[in-house]
Formats: sequence, C-alpha cells, structure tokens
Amino acid sequence: MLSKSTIVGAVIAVCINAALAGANDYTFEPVKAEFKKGNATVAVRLIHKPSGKPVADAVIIQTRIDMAPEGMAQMDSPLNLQPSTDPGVYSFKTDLPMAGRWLLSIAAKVQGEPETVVGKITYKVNE
Ligand SMILES: [Cu+2]
Repeated sequence: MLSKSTIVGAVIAVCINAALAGANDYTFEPVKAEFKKGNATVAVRLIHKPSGKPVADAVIIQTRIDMAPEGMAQMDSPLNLQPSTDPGVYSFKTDLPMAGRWLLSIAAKVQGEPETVVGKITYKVNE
C-alpha cells in the first residue's frame, strides 16, 4: 500500500516536471511556408506539443521578418497583426518584395507559462 508521503512525493514530482517543461513545450508552425513576392499574409500556428493542441489567446510581444542573412545587409518588413479567425493561428500582413528566403522571428506570452515562447520560421519567397 502506498504511504501518504509516497503520494505527496509523486504529486510534487509531477508539479516540478510541469514547471520545468516551460517554453520548450510550445512551437510555432507555418500555416503556409511559400509565397509569391509582394504583399503577403504570413500565418503561424502556436502548438502546445505535449497535447498537440493549438494555443489561443497568446500575446504576441515581438515579431520581425527579414531576409535570411546571406548577402543581404539589412532588409526587413513591418508586420501587422490581424484579428484572429482561427484559434491558435496568428496572422500578419507584410510585404516580401524580394525572392529568396525570409526569416520570421516571433515571441509570445502564453497564459500559465512564465517563460517567453519564441520561434523562428523560414519562408521561401518566389518571383
Ligand atoms: Cu533582399
């Protein structure tokens, strides 16, 4: 039979695991990873990996999209967050004026997760 202290110990272990899981439990995935150059709406889905569920109501605190470094000194575009139509999907209007690889960097706060969740997604932009 399990003693009371064994059960308490098990409960504490579960809580510590939950606390350690942190920001790595979340991932940003592109809804679509390829665009034609010009105006684009880039959308990302935020997923809670252990459950596989999309995470709605995250607060996007930082975004940046720029051309992947090779050869490009500084080429970035503003991103404008759009109202959400699909829970867990975060969409941004932007302009990708040049063919090549563009890198989206994104940071978000998720309810109940003290760490900031960050992601990097590469997009292929075609002529
Ligand atoms: Cu460029």
